[in-house]
Amino acid sequence: MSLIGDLTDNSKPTDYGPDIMQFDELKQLYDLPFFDLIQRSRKVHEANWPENEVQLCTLLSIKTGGCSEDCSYCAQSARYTTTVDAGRLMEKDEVMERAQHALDNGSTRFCMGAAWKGVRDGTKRFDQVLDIVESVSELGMEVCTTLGELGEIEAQKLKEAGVTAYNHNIDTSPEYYKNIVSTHTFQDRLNTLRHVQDAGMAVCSGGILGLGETTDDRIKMLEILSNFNPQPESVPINSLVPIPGTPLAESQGVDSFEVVRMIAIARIAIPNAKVRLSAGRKQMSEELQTLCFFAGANSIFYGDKLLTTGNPQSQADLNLLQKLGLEPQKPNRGKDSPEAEDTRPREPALA
Ligand code: SAM
Ligand code: DTB
Ligand code: SF4
Repeated sequence: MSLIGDLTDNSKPTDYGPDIMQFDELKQLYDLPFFDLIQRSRKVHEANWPENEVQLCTLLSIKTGGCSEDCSYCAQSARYTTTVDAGRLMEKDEVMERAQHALDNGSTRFCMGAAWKGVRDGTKRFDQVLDIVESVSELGMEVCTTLGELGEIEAQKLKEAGVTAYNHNIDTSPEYYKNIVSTHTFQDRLNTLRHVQDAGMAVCSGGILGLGETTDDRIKMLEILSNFNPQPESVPINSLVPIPGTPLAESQGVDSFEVVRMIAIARIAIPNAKVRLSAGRKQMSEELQTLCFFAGANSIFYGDKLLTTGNPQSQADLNLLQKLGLEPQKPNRGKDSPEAEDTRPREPALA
């Protein structure tokens, strides 16, 4: 019997631990009547995350715009004319001020993003980033970075400097990825994630809804994440924020119930992960966000800005959590760096 129970039997699942889910099983779940699906995901959620907590993460763009890559959703690609100009790497003092402010406001995770194809050991900018990371990690928050591609050495150095988690999204299915980006491949993304795990950092990896992909593409993306060994420590689910000037500027928004279904199957497919309701939250009603929390989301970006686009006001988020009786998550729950299982391959198999 599957760990999430017999799909034809709507009564009780038997076990709620990590399960490796394949496409067909995820699709059957996705296609269940809405209430049956969220009932199942809620049970998995309660078994793994009984605390009624939501993790608050603060995001800071430490190097904005001018990116060589052509990700067709991104405001920061130098290939498109958007309102975002290329900036320089932020000075350490300014980053520290922002990190301290995030800590004082109740964030337990600080995520620094840079609009780069990747970083290379021995370069001045990588040394600067390592220096910033060392100082931020002394504040005691979880430290996440998202700097693009990493090799083995770069991953090891970031880990030594104090990075606890590395964000690198697979974004969509392997098949659809090439419609969205041409300057790097899906396999390049997987290679970086392998280096991150080999260096002992937790993987934060998820994707975007609303790129023109099919439901099957979304489910395949989750299948790949579920098959990571170990599974990701956190899974951001972004809804596309259409950026004028990019090829996806005119994309239609994603149906609210499809967002909730994705959150629900992410919770079931990767039960120990923090499922982060990420970009697009500013456009969501409180009621929709609440449904997402019920279905299994337990982390948000907290602060008025994401990287280049807006996010709900911090006070509005705190008010919503209070109305729902949810608490900001305490740091270091001991679930941060899942261990690999020896009995299965380290790499997710690509079809
Ligand atoms: N350059 C690094 C990289 O590509 O991994 C880090 C920054 S990149 C902006 C991080 C993630 O943000 C992307 O993988 C994508 O999932 C998400 N993202 C970027 N632009 C977005 C948009 N307009 N709407 C929703 N999500 C977006
Ligand atoms: C993630 O999955 N979402 C965040 C974080 N990881 C780096 C970024 C969202 C960016 C939204 C568009 C913008 O602000 O430019
Ligand atoms: Fe944007 Fe990252 Fe792609 Fe650069 S690599 S265009 S910053 S998503």
